[in-house]
Amino acid sequence: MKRLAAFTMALMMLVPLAAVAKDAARPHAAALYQKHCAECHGKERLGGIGPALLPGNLRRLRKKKAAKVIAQGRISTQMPAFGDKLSEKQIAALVKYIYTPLPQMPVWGKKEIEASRHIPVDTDFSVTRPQHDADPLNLFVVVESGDHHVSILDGDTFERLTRFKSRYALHGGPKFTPDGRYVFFQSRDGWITKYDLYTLDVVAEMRAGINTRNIAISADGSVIAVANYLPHNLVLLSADDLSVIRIIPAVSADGASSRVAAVYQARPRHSFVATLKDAPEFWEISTDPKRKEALYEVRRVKLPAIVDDFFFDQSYRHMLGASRDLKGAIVLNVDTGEVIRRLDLPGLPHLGSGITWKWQGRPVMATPHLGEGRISIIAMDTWEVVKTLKTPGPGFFLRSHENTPYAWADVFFGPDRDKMLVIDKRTLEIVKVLNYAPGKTVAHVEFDRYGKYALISVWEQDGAVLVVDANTFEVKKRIPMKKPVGKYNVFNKITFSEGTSH
Ligand code: DHE
Repeated sequence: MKRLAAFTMALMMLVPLAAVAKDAARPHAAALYQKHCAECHGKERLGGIGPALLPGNLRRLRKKKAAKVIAQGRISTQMPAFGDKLSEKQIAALVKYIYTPLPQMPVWGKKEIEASRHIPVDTDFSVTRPQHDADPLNLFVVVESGDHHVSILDGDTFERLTRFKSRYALHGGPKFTPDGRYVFFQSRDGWITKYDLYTLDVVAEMRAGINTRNIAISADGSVIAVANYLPHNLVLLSADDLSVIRIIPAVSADGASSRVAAVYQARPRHSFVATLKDAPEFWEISTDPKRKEALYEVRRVKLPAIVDDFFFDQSYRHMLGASRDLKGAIVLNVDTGEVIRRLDLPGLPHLGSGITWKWQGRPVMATPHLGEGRISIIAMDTWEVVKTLKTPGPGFFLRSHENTPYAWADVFFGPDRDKMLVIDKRTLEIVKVLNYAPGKTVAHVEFDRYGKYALISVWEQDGAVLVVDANTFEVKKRIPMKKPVGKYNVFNKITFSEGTSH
């Protein structure tokens, strides 16, 4: 049944005859698009200086909001207002048009990827030390989605070292080279940006896909893997100059074309791991230079259901996979390919936000749930749920640090989204409910390298990052930011701190 659904979906993307017919019935919308939008968003709607205007890329933008953006423009971007040029009807036709699938899967292969490569500044290999005074391992990278910028903060003084324009709609955790010098960002439109934290320069950019899910970096920092929704593939790039190493079509063992749900690095295994979004399959791709014969080959494991999101124990021998279809999660022994356990969990666990710590001598992981005001704490030795915490609403992110007894969780959805919950990792109880910005969304915490300060986003257009003392919970500093989304500390990322996402 599932296979049939995946096949049907793939077919729909390849031959949406209905879409072609509808297009023919609305020639004016296509003409309006070419006249007013194509210059910035691309003739084929694949994006240009503006984002791609395709249903998959626009999934998070409501049609009503899209109409408003066309009429009024977008502040802090180059998107102008068309309200005085286009009638309401014409705007509505344009909205309908951009939410219509393309008549066929767009081509975005090696040629297109390489042609998009842009080297704004040559990497200066003579530079071997940071060209600033901050501790390079205690920097914070802050993604500001309000006006598509990135700020680099000194993690000791909390001064901003620089702020630069990013690609449109960065998403997911940026990935760092093991020495912490370079960071790679990924936009939902498939742009990969390599940034030098020593010289504070963008050193390379290219577009690896049209709708990209996330990226991972290999254990030795030499390869970037890009998981794409569109086209259906996984792209491997050289982390050095972003040139293409290999494009792996995302086709399941039984021939179904699929989106890639996500890719992560499994450091101790010297591999990338991925799951497919439209087929019940887990992939492991070796990046071990010692295993030359198997380098970049895909090892496939058939799963009982599609896995949307996943998490590993510290040894990377077990994968906990969340599945919408099973209404819970499975535990896969990655070595044998056997499913050793099924867990009933409320809502869909948001495993990408999972964190781990030791509780009563046992390794546990905690995860929020999409659509459910619950946090599950799961013992990873027996894969049992040892505690379910009720929260005032569903949360998105969890964070902690080795040097603090607390884990911090947001309440991203609902009327209590201004609250921040503090969980005692020893008792597994919520011991504090903080409210730093009443009425505003407060979310996503990241610690400095010492676990002394927690940085919290006030997730608003004219928002801020709050620097909070992790012991006294007092706000030490408020740094104004444009809708700060994620914050990432170099040290915590490159040491794979158990309190942060990997
Ligand atoms: Fe995310 C990480 C999936 C919507 C902000 N999000 C991730 C990751 C995945 C994921 C798989 C891990 C990638 C990684 O770090 O390598 N996100 C999804 C979804 O499926 C979902 C629910 C729907 C979608 O549209 O894709 C979704 N995510 C959002 C948002 O709406 C958020 C809140 C705002 C935004 O900017 O899009 C959002 N996601 C984030 C952030 C991270 C993230 C900030 C990195 C968290 C971290 O600390 O590492």
